[in-house]
Amino acid sequence: MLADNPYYSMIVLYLLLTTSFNILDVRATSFVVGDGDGWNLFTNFTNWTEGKLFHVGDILVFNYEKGSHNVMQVNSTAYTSCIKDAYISLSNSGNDSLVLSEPGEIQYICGVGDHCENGQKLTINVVPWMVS
Ligand SMILES: [Cu+2]
Repeated sequence: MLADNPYYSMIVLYLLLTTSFNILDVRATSFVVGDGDGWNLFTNFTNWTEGKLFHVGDILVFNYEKGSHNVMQVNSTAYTSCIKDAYISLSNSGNDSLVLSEPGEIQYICGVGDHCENGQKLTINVVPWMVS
């Protein structure tokens, strides 16, 4: 009966994928920022973070056209005010994998033009692995 369900294979695939992800999750998870849309001016990154849990050791992957954007890790003041000359780190390869190395609030902005002012910014809360 279940096998007659046209979605049966999709359900099985889903279970396989989620099970594998759960196993991988014990170590590190790679998050592609903005998923298929990437790091751009059009994605709502607040929505993108919803339902995601970021742990120390996880990786954020920023995909974008090299030269069109960049990724600046900044403090919360620079995040709020889009200050671009006081970054903690700058990545601009177009395919940047950034390891979340410590717990706490981490903020990223795009330092190109007025992209940050137009919403190309991301803030996440990174939690340690040992959560009591
Ligand atoms: Cu940008």
